[in-house]
Amino acid sequence: RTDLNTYTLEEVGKHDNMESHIWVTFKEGVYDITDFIQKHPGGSSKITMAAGSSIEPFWKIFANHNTLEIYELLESMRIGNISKSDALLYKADQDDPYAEDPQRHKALKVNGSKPFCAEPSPSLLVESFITPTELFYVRNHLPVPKVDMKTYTLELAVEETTQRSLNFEDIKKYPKYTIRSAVMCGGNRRSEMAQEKHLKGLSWGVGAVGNATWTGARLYDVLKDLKINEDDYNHVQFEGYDLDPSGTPYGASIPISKAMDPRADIILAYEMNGQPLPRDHGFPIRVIVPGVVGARNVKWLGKIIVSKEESHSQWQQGDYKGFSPSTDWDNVDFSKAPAIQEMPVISAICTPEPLQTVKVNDGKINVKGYAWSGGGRKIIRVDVTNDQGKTWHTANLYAEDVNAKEGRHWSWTLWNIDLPVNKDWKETEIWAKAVDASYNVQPESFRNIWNLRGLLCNAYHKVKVKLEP
Ligand code: MTE
Ligand code: MO
Repeated sequence: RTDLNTYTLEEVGKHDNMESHIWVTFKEGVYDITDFIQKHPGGSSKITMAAGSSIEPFWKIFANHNTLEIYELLESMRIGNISKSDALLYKADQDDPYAEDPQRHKALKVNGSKPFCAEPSPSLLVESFITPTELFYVRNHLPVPKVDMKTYTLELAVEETTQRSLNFEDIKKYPKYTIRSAVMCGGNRRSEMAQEKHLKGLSWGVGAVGNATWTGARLYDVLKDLKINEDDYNHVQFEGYDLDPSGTPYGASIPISKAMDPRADIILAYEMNGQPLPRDHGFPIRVIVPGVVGARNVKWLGKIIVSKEESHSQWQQGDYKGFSPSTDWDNVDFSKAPAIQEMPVISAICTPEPLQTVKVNDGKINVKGYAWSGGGRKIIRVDVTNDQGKTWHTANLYAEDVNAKEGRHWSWTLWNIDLPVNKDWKETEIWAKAVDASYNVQPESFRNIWNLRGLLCNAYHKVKVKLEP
């Protein structure tokens, strides 16, 4: 339809509450759904999660919406189209290095806007085994760089010497692999550790993790072409196109034994969930290092360096390391601790959410969450209790990567359980802990794993909820 108004995404974003009306987008259409909110069969709270943004990621999760009847209903609320030249109409503030950051989905809870850091709500997280791209957490340390696919190059170097320079097409010529892997930030669940004692870091909930499909060339195949002898080097470094004010790129490295292991499934990814990588997640290419802390999964990949040394970047040397609970900012020596690589076993309760009122059904409440371990270690069990561990109930692992080979369980595992509750309880505290294939378990509390940067926050997840008989 051409008789309609045109709106920029920025304008749409302003219509995210009842007073200014609730607008959503679907494909190129803009819809005013204000009057429909109360009539939504799935409840008003679910539909308002899309307010000011696209409804599409929700319809990927709640796929029962993909019917002609619902498309027609939506069409009846159409008020316009998204501006084709949205980017041009958008008034960029010349002084703000973040002015050209992409538009984000409003359902993401923003923990930091510049640089942009945001996560989905816990209950959205466990709605699907594969996290919709728009709802995947974002962790940027710098403004999102503008990379032009036509001029994009990936430099391959051994120490200081550039060996080759690949363009986007060169990378696409390598055999195409698709893997499913979770990516988790080293600071996931930090807000709970911060309750133990003050620490420095963004206040992440349980949502600094997502599970996606990643398609691209294998790092193994690209490195093989350099014909280097693995024994002569120790690390493979990655640099992003995002630069700090001094012109230094974001950087990180992984051990060469990992980088040159074909079974590590490390991908130079140009697709996420079957679509070109979006800008926030590293367009046009990022490295996915399955089972390894998010920080090493360098986005907007510009350079790969085979080296005797680890990356010299701040993020490798002076951050993303663990310390004793007694280490403080006066005595910390970052050079004394190794950089985090493979992550420890972790789990989280996602529904119900903390302090939510839960309906008791047949003496039971339904609890859902995720569990994951680094290094490709499979989740073999999730234990749940609501009597401080007197009775442990084994959760049902309802979604996992059944095709994953031994030691290559990169995806998360989703679990659920109907937990018995006592008739006269008004509230209950649920605890969850996971066990991985090496029988690694989670520590009970944050007390003894607290660290000044708030990393590796994998204590039992404890959630208090109110009960409605
Ligand atoms: N790569 C670059 N170039 N710049 C960054 O700021 N952040 C890292 C990593 N790769 C980062 C980066 C961190 S700390 C995490 S947790 C993941 O990207 C987040 O990936 P996502 O934003 O796609 O979820
Ligand atoms: Mo991170």
